[in-house]
Amino acid sequence: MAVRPVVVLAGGVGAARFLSGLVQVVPPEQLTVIVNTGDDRDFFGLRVCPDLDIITYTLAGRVQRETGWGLAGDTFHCLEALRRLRGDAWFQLGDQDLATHIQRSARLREGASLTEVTREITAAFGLELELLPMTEAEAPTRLLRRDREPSDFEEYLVRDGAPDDVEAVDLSAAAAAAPAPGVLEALAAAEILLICPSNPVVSIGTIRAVQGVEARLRERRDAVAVSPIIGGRPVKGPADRLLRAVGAEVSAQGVAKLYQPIAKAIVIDRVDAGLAPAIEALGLGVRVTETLMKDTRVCRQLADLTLKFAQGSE
Ligand code: FO1
Repeated sequence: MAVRPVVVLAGGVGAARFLSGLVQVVPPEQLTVIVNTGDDRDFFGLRVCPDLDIITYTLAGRVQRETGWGLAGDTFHCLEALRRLRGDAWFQLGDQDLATHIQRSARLREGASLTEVTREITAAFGLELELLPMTEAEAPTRLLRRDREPSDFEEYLVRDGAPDDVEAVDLSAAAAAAPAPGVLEALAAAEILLICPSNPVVSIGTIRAVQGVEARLRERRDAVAVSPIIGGRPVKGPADRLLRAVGAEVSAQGVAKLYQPIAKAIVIDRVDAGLAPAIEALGLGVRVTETLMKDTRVCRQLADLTLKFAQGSE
């Protein structure tokens, strides 16, 4: 397999937007993206891999822009019919999106690996970059919650609306999982290693938990990360609640502390410029720029600056 010099660790929507900028400045055939699969689970017997699909749909120009997940223009006839049959159809799976999950599940049942199926699906969507699931194993992130049963990530986020009741994040399934073929090799061979503006606890943290990944990242300690926290708040999703649950500060500095063992630098937003000296005191380089990826111009600019920073030319 050809070595791809730029390797990126990624979660869902924030990662997909960042990658949409990165593919404008790096030829996609030079990119490997290692993707969190801790959010994956079965719905109605179908294997759903939200972060892999969010990235695929976004880079194919097919994502539903308002939400950042699902396919643009999709309909929900199947889900409506399912709701008449059962009470647990709380995850919005569109009709065309379901085709992806049906195909993935069928191929897995035929004996294909998740890595192979992902390669087939990304090729069918016309993508040339390599998307690697972090592991072939099922490695669900579990959230331990105050006064209720533990839940998986989608139950917490979508079914329950992400309340502030998480007491601990259980990544033991990822910690017991072997990396997917190509993951450690990509981390060893990368010339440039980037960390997307994804949830540091349940997206990047889950990838780091997979066997051998953290050791490889610590050996290098040269990743350049983009903070998903701007002005003390996540742009999207429950990163604030989950950072608190692991005892981390909800700030770009808190994110920098989590990445200190594996990163040489972090890109933070202009509103957080005042945190730069404290982050530099942790031994990390800092670049300050616009990080709120509100349009394609910002996505490209952010990716370009992060890449140049990692190359040492910025
Ligand atoms: N997020 C929601 O907030 N509500 C949904 O009903 C929902 C459905 C969904 C279906 C397919 C898919 O690939 C993603 C979907 N997401 C939905 C997004 C997902 O819950 C999260 O954003 C990711 O797991 C975090 O990266």
